[in-house]
Formats: sequence, structure tokens, C-alpha cells
Amino acid sequence: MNGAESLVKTLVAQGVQTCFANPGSSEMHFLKALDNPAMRSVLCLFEGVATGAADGFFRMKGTPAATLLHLGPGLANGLANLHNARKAGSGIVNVVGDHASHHLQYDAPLASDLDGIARPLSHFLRRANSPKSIAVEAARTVSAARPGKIATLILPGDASWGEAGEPQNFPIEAPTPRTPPSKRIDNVARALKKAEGPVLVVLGGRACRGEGLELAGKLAAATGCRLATQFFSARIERGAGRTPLERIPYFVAPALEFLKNFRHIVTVETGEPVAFFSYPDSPSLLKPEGCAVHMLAEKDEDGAAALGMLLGALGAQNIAARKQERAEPVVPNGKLDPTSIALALAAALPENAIVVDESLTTGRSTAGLTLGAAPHDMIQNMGGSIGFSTPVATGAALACPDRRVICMTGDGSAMYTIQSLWTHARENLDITTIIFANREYQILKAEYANMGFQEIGPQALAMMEIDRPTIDFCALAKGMGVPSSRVATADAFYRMLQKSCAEPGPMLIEVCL
Ligand SMILES: Cc1ncc(C[n+]2csc(CCOP(=O)(O)OP(=O)(O)O)c2C)c(N)n1
Repeated sequence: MNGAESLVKTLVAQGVQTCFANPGSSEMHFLKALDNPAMRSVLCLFEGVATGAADGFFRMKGTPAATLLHLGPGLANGLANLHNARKAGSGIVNVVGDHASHHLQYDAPLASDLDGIARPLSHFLRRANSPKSIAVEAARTVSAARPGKIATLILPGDASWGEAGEPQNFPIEAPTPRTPPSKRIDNVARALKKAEGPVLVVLGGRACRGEGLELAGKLAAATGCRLATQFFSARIERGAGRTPLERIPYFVAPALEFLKNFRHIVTVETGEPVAFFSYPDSPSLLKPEGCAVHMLAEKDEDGAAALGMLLGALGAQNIAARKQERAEPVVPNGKLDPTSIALALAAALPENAIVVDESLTTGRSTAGLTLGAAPHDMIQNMGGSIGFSTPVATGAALACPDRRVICMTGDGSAMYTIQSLWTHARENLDITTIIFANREYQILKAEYANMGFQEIGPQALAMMEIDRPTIDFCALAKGMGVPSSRVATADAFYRMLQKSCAEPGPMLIEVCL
């Protein structure tokens, strides 16, 4: 058995059975080893698609997938979506091919400071120096990724082709989230008991779903506190029958307005609200003066356990959780705008859908309209690097083949990683990609005004408009094997969305705004 075979067998034995790949010459032995029925290999036509897909896979499955990337440049192409994954707490195992050790000294064209490129975004970084130790290194890499970290294994050619030891079949323990200290929980309980004025509980991480969400709903019912998330969350379970979470607005002025009356903010697996960007004369921290912040659970702690302990300390374990009622669906007609789009989405969302949201200006202010829709998961971009949604949808669809994925993206964002569509078609994934085609970087126009500029000059404007030439998304979809439709009214959008959800396989809807 060579090193590459030992590596793939170890990955499989450690539970990593999906690999998003964009290979090159240095990974030929790994490719040969991927011919293993226990490993699903998915070709991505750009590394940013591979890393984003691995992010989406982890967000839905909770266990890491692998990526296969080609030396420093291949990894560098994937870094932006690794950044987003890192911020979302997604675990990923990157296998990055490198030249054979003896070849590195000659500075061949693809030689680079690969370790240097990998280090800033990898929580864990190893170089497999010997085929004999590759299995142990691979098992350690998986174990490092499992709790939601970026783990990178550099695979030199000679470690791939050399004679290896046995695969690592016994799992190496991955640490579980820490339980918060009870003293801290008691302090928060005491503060809440004597709190004067409104309390906001801000949830992040795993606390936005499952047991954590249910317990937060109990806390809201018991204490009357309000529940919210930051503007972006890694994954929220929402919709009818679930505890509803408000969303702290994106822009500083409405965020300050939203927060202004709270005297206490309790944070669970997240930090206190911070502005996405800084602006002249505007604060970075958004809490009002005199508001106390109580950290109930840190990002890597068990937020559900913390909420359970808090309910215990308040004697409120048995109360019924606050829940969202089903909203009567309203099928909109006429003009397409953020409200009619959100109503169409709410009416058409199938039970248990996964919504990947990169809708930017088209969807950000109207997400509340889908709170009473059928239960669904919502995935958002935690790292702010656009081009995240179509790759993440790819991974989410592979993680949950029995669920429809709705991927909403601005046209500008879509163009970063449009190659995802080809993988949607090749793998016949149940993904509806909705492109909000306003032919501009609209958010940047708002940000330009937020900086206090009254007028936009022609050169600046040209940097924020993507209309000359007009991008034909239906043609792009056709070229990559995805059926598509263009809609210009709210009712046509609703009908097309519904149709796409009823039929298997991918579909693209270009929404002309
Ligand atoms: C990697 C990266 N490059 C650039 C940006 C800056 N940026 C933020 S939003 C945006 C444009 C988004 O346009 P679009 O997706 O069409 O949404 P719209 O604002 O029109 O709703 C850009 C370029 C970014 N966030 N990430």
C-alpha cells in the first residue's frame, strides 16, 4: 500500500467520506486512491467552490469533508471560502498536494511557500513527511477538524507514492464543547433575577438550533426576554413550530435603534454586537450606554448546556417554549421587490428546505417575512467574503440529499464562484439557485452614501455597476448544464420557485430587478 492509499483509507475509517476535489499532477496517486467506493469524490471547477462546498457540508452534517487542492496556488484560490468557513466554525480537512521533498529545492514553477499560505487560516497544519506516518498524521488531522476547525495536511508527492504503514482504523478522540462553569451561570441568573429594563439574549453557533433553540424559547417564555441573532448566523433552524429569533440589523443606525432600550445583553456562543464595518463618527460596539453584557457561553462552549443550567438556576425548566405560529401563505403578484420576493419564498418553501442566503440588498431586510413559513434551515455568510452561497449550497445538498436547497444570491456575488453550477448539474443536486439580477453592487452604493458622499462620480459609479455588458445568467446556466428560467414578476417568480422545488435536480431562476 502506498501513502496515498493509506491516507484515503484512513480518512474513510475516520468518517471523512466526501472529498471536494480540484486535482493536479502532484495528486495523481491520491486520485488513484480516491477510486475507493467508500469515498465520494466531487469535482469542483475552482478551489473556492471546493472549500465552500466543504463548509456547507459541515454546516448541515456536523462532520468534516475533505478538500483536495493543488499546491500553494490551488490552496490560495480556496482561501476566501476557507475564511468564511473558519468564521462559521466549520470543520474541514484540506489535503494539499506538494512537490516531492527532493524536488522543492529547485524552485519549480508551482513551488511556493505552501506552509506560509496555509498557516493563517489553518487551526491545525501538518506536513506528511513520510509515507509511514501518513495514517497517523491523517487521523490527527481529522480529529483536529471534527470540532469545527480548519485542519490542513500537506501531502508531498514522495509521501504519496512511498511504501506506507497500515491505515489508522481506530478513531482519535475529538474534544467535545466545554461545559461552562456553574459559577458563571449562577452569576448570570442572579443578574437576570434583579434585572431592571429589557433583556436581550443573543444566540450564535449551535445554540441557534435543536436543544439550544428550544431552551432559549423556554428562557424567553419564563423571563420575557427577547431573543436575537447577530446579523449573520452559521445555521439557524427557523419557521413554524420553532422558537423565533429576531435579527440585529446590519447597518449601524438601525442596529443602534434596535438595541437602544436593552439594559442587559446575554450572549450564548457568540460575542456582543459589533458593527460589520467602521464609519467615521460611528461606534464599533453597538450596545447602548449603561447596558451590561453577560457572557453565558463562549463560542467553543456548549450553549445548550449553559441555557439548561440557567433555566435550572431560575427554576424554569418545565415552562413551554415560545414558538412561532404558521403564517398564512400570501402569494404575491405584480412587482418584484424585497417584500414580494420574501412572500413568494415563504409561500413556496417546501418542508425542511435548506436556505443558503447571500441575497444581500434583496433579502436582508425582509427575512422576517419567512419566519412563519414551513420549518427550514437558514445558512448565512459569517465571514463576509462574497461568492460563498453557490459552493455552500453544493456541500449542503450533498450532506442532505433528501432536502431541497434554495440558494439565494446577488448577481455580483454569484459571479465569484459561478462554476458551482457545473457541479450542481454533474451531481444532479436538488438545488434551486436564485440570482437577484439588479445589475449592480447595490450594497456598495449604500455604503458609499454611508461614508457621507452625496454624489457618485462616473468612474466610481462604473465600479459599482455590472450592467455593461448585461450578464445572461440563463445562458451561463445552460452552458453548465443547469435548466433555467428568467422571471420579471412576483407571481412568475413564485410559480417557478414552486416548480423547481417539485422537480428533482438543479434549476436556476434569474430574477430581473
Ligand atoms: C471577496 C470579496 N470581495 C469584495 C467584497 C466587497 N463586496 C461586498 S458586497 C459586494 C457586491 C455585492 O453585489 P451583489 O451580490 O450583486 O448584491 P447587491 O449588493 O446588489 O444586493 C462587494 C463587491 C466582499 N465582501 N468580498
